[in-house]
Amino acid sequence: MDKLVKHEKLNVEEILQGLENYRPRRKGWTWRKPVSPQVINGLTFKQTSQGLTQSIPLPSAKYFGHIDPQPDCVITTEIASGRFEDDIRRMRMAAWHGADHIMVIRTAGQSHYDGLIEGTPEGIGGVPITRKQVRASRKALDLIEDEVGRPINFHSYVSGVAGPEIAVLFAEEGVNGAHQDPQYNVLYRNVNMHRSFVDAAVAKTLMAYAGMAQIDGAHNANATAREGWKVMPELLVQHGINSAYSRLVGMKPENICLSTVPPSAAPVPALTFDLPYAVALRELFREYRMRAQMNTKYIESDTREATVSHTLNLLISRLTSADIQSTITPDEGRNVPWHYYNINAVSTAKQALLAMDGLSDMVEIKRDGVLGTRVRELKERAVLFMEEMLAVGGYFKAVEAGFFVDSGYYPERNGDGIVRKSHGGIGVDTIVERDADYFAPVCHHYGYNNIPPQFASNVCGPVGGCSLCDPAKIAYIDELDAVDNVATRMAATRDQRELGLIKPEVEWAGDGVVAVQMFIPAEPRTAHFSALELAKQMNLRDPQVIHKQVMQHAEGTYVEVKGILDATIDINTLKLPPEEVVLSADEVRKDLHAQPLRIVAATVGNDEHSVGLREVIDIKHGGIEGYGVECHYLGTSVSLEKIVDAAIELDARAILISTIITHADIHRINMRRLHDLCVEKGVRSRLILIGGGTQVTHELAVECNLDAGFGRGTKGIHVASFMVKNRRERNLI
Ligand code: Z98
Repeated sequence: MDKLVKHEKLNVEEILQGLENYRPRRKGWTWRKPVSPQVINGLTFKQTSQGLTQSIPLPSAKYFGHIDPQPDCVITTEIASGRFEDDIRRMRMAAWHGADHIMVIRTAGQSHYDGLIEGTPEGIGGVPITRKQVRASRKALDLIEDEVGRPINFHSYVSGVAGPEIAVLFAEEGVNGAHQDPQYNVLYRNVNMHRSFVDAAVAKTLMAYAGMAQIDGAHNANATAREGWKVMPELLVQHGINSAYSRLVGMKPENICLSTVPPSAAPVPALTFDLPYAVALRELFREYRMRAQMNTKYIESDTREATVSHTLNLLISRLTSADIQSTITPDEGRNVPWHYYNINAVSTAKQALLAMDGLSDMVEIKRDGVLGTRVRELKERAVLFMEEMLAVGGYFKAVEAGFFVDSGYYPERNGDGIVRKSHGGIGVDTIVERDADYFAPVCHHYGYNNIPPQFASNVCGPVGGCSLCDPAKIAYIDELDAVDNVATRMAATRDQRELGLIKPEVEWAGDGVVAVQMFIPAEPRTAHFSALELAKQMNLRDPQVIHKQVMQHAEGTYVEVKGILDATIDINTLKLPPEEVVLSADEVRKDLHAQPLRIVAATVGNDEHSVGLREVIDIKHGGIEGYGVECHYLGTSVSLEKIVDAAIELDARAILISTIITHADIHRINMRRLHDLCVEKGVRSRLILIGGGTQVTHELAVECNLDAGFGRGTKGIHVASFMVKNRRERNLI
């Protein structure tokens, strides 16, 4: 497979073939290419980038010529279902929606592993980093980026005591970005602080060589502290420490991305915290890039609430020019990010960023007044924090004293900060001073290296090239787990791929998981257990309530349940009704403008139900009037004779009748009678006859000799499109 084809599934088996010889085709991070201004379909955009060759636009794009402008900043999605073979498929879906930064986060907590792993153990969710997983993902992304026409950045995490090994792996495999922040290891993974900073120097050197973008870990303080918004001064300090350290190691400023997070969320007046914070951060760290992380601290299981938080976070991003826009899936709080929630989050970012395109030309951040005061105050608090840190003896002493992740608003302290000991933690006392004759024949190695003079310009010469210079040196070890590996997992779903069987899915091929939404008219506990019981009655296996929201304590509760549906569809026997191809609104309008169309319409017999028909006609809700059809509505309970006579008198080309009442088959009788009358009067061949109503289907209407029938859910465009096509086919003028 050297090319993906839009209507063909990505062949994961083929991706997995020949992995041992696959080499990344480039290294380093790629930014989008801004085009400003950019005119797309007559609309001018100020903050967009080069478009994609193939993509899926926002739903409302159909009203604007199906355009799919791409915002100027990189858009991230985090994917890690625990099975990389399924993640790859999700990466393709995300790329089609506009993601060009794919992060593989491990819910398993990779930092707890103290070495590189071979094989693909699933752990407790999340994908541990292995060469096979990284290589397969990069290989698939190479195909996907060709398909959508834009480079895609692959990203993961360089942390834990295996950080340097992971950095080597990433540099070898063309991983384009990584989280790397020694403070993360110290604070959240209890790695010894000396070890963490030494490791970071090594890891950052390799990342700098590979041109990888680095994202820091400051935002974790917001997510971890008991009162997250109070750590704003500390966040600035943490950014300062990691970026200064990265510069010292040799990283280019343009590859240093600060992981900025709007620290609060409604119901507090969030923007009064978040905007000054964002402005202070950007002013203090002008030379670096901003990776706008979403606030995840307050996200629970309500996807609606999460999406609103994200959208407000996006406003901050737009006002303060984020370079990378992170998107946390709206189901983050359930910790079960599913395919479609990844896509929804990417679309939320694209939608909001496009809507706010050019906003800064019209709206200005009021730098003076309350905002200015707050910005200054935040900077002062951060500087004082840093000064106090130096006064107590530096970063390590400050960590020992619990300075960090304290939920007091500095200089206030609550005494709940994370305390780590300088001589404690994982990997304590593992730093060994290098001997005077220490020599490592590898490139991009940090620190003292006693390189023999003859190898000064070719450090890895003595071993005939290191793995960075000569990828053939890389030892590719396939999976060692005989039971849980990609081959056994793929074998379990082979029938689906080869025999055309379909099972519903949310994260893994064939997982069978479906979600059901229910409103249960009961208080939450009763609703919870009723919903589970109902799910069982729907034959859902292992049902679990994934979201619950009280509407009113006594009146009822909204519940979302997931469960496994043990059912399979065989597409070879599935009967698909013929597809009615609806013309585009533009084409219909053009046609009707070139050749006007007059119709008569009425509800017939004793039928007084006119609303459906009126909606199909009326311009307000997208009825046929809006496309240029000249409509003569004759009213309700009109006799068929009258309606046919009116059509003849007005020289109309179509008659639309509506019948809701079906008692004694009156709807069928009326439809047949309409046809017969037209035949009797010799006008059938020049009239399009259409029946509508809640119980009418196209098949039924055709059976009754009409040209078309329209039932529930019909919109004006369906009827207008049919009439245009039908008169073309019949050459009616
Ligand atoms: C994000 N979704 O930032 P484990 N190193 C740093 C980190 O920030 C993180 C890890 C490592 C969030 C994820 N960040 C939070 C600097 C995690 C991850 O051990 O695999 O959990 O390390 O996009």
